Amino acid sequence: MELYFCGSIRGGRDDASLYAELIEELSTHGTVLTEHVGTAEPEEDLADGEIHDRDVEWLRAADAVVAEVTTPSLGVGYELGRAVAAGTPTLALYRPTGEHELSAMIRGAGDIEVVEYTEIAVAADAMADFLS
Ligand code: 6IA
Repeated sequence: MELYFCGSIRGGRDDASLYAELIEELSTHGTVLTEHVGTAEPEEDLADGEIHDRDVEWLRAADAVVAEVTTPSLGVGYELGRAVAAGTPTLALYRPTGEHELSAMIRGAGDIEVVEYTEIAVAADAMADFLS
């Protein structure tokens, strides 16, 4: 199974270490195409157009998409929209910290499964249920 993980990059890297933990958990279920989202500095020598086209290609190839949506990110919202349009099963993991309220366009999207969590074990169970 090929899995696409989304997490904020230019939207802010406060949750980068959490993304790494979620990606590690996700990789027990299949191949995570976007492991770089969890690395401390996802700097690459690619132009923005190359990043976009490569990521959209991976998104098209993915059997399922899992996004951590607590830190708002234009890129993650765009990826979720494309995944929904393509009919790819999509899970959004959200921590209700009070800092950022989740967009109605994500919480209100019937095609996106939204799970709130505070402990990583809850997110891990949600990913396992979603992928089973
Ligand atoms: O708008 P954002 O940058 O927060 O969008 C983050 C989302 O877009 C992630 O889920 C990634 O899949 C994708 N994305 C955005 N930028 C990159 C990137 N390099 N490499 C891979 N995927 C990306 C940007 C590096 C930059 C800091 C120079």
